[in-house]
Amino acid sequence: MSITEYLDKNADFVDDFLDRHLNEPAAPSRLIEAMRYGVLKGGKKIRASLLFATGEAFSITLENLLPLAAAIEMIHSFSLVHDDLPSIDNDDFRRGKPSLHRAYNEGMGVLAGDALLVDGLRLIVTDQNFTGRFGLEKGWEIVGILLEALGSAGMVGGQVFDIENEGRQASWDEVRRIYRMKTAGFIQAPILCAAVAGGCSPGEKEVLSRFGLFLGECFQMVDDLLDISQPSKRLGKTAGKDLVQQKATLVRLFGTDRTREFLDKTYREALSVVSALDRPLDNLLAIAAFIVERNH
Ligand code: GRG
Repeated sequence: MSITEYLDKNADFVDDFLDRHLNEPAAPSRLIEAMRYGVLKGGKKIRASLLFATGEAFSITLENLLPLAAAIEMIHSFSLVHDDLPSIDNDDFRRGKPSLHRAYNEGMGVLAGDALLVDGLRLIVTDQNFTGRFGLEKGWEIVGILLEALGSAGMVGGQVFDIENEGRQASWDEVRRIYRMKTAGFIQAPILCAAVAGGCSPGEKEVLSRFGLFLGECFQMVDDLLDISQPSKRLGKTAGKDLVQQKATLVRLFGTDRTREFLDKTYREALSVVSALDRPLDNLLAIAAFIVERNH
């Protein structure tokens, strides 16, 4: 199976799960409709695949990780929905269709995003199979990993630095801090969650933590390169916005050639770090290669 077939198959599993579970009879039907619009049948669902592929390295079946994968994709979709809001990045398109606040309205963009975050976390905490299979201790550790990646020293803080640095000539250290906090932490998180669920040793956790962060930096570097090189149609979102908004990116700081050099170097560092792990990593490494080579 090719890596794109693997990713598509995993995305279908997550979508089927969400289709069955994203129905809350007590909730307003329009809210549920908007949440489903925000998460179902869209995006690469690469964070779910990172969870599954790391799970494979620790012999955890996809079925056992499915609710966690779905929750992670709900939380990721929340971050995109809020990122697109007029008061943040103000984007009208996402995943090849109008962004959620455009399809509904701005208030619903805020609230459906809130509900995707909270119900995503609730799905993890209330899933009997998950806590039954992995135990409460690992469950809490996993929730802690996700919250750390999302909070003020993670994605939210990174987004604030991102906004604060618009129009500024940020240094490489400042750009790297934005990449790590805004993006890399939530690429690293599913890798760590699966490793913890699989009972990794402290040494293995350290290796995967460093690998995940390098891979997350690569992810954002590629995202920035694609922003200036690919048409909106292929990206499914408005292309060329980073330069218009004068975002603090490596591309703006150093140009595309040096950004590609940084990307190559960071990818090599990621591969070198993870080579210390004596686990079946085929699909995880294939996803890493996909992240670096992707065109959307
Ligand atoms: C975490 C409470 C909390 C708030 C979030 C809005 C915000 C604050 C953060 C924005 C984070 C953000 C949008 C980072 C960019 C990361 C990125 C490059 C996302 C694109 O991910 P893909 O390519 O998207 O995996 P698909 O559509 O494939 O899922």
